[in-house]
Amino acid sequence: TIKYETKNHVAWIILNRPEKLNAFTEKMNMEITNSLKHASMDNDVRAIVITGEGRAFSAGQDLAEVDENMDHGEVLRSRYRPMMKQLAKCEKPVIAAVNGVAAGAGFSLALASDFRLFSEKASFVQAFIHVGLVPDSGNLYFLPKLIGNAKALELAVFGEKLKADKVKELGLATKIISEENWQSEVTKFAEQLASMPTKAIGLIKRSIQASWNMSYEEFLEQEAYNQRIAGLSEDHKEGVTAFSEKRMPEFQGK
Ligand code: LHQ
Repeated sequence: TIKYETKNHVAWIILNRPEKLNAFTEKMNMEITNSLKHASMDNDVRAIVITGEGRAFSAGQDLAEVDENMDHGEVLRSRYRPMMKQLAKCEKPVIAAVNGVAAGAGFSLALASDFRLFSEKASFVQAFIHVGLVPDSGNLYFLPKLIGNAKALELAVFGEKLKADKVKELGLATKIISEENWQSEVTKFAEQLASMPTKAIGLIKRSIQASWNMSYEEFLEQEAYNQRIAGLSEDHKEGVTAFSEKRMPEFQGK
């Protein structure tokens, strides 16, 4: 239900149920979790792209799988939570390349990613309310931090389809990309990230996450700890050497 490819230090996780708008099944949740784990552990991978095959990014939970005997809480605990935790643990930059509609938990997956590249023909939909549910998979953890409580509440309650112009206005996308340049721009963005100091990027992610539940004092200590690690990296050495030699650095992600 997914395709996994690596090229030029980028791992591509491609959601692959295009006929169902890449709606999540149990198998797919598991495969995404496993591929995120695999990409996180593969030393050759320095950036991860999550994208969709066909016209959608993902329509969220496959509603054909939902029945009245289903305990939605258990579904979240056993299937979605491992996926979201694997994503949160990842120390490499994760790019959601939102090629088409991202609805429900598909939207959540994009929100939990570090960067959102957004096709001009894509859209975000807080679909949950339309089926009498609440946003899940970390959705309302990330959304208020990105756009503020009031806007997050508005989207969750009304669930209107957000097209590229609105997504841009809300600041929900790193970049809006035209259809004709889609593949080349996504690849360029991912490969650029994959050539950067990977360890420092991981520490930046950790630092921002940590800032959410730490006092300033604790944060400054965490920052010193992180900077010590970055300071010991080969990429730091290379950065300083390249600066003094007046050339572009060649980072190895080490
Ligand atoms: C679908 C789906 C879909 C199955 C389109 N499933 N077939 C977690 C834990 C436990 C339980 C519940 O949920 C969760 C998390 C969640 O994600 S809940 C939210 C689930 N997602 C939704 O409610 C979204 C439902 N889909 C839509 O609102 C629309 O389809 C969107 C806005 C995604 C796309 O609209 P359109 O571009 O107009 O496409 P369409 O509606 O015509 O859909 C195309 C086909 O895909 C269609 O099938 P058909 O056989 O008629 O061609 C849809 O039935 C199917 N499809 N989403 N989630």
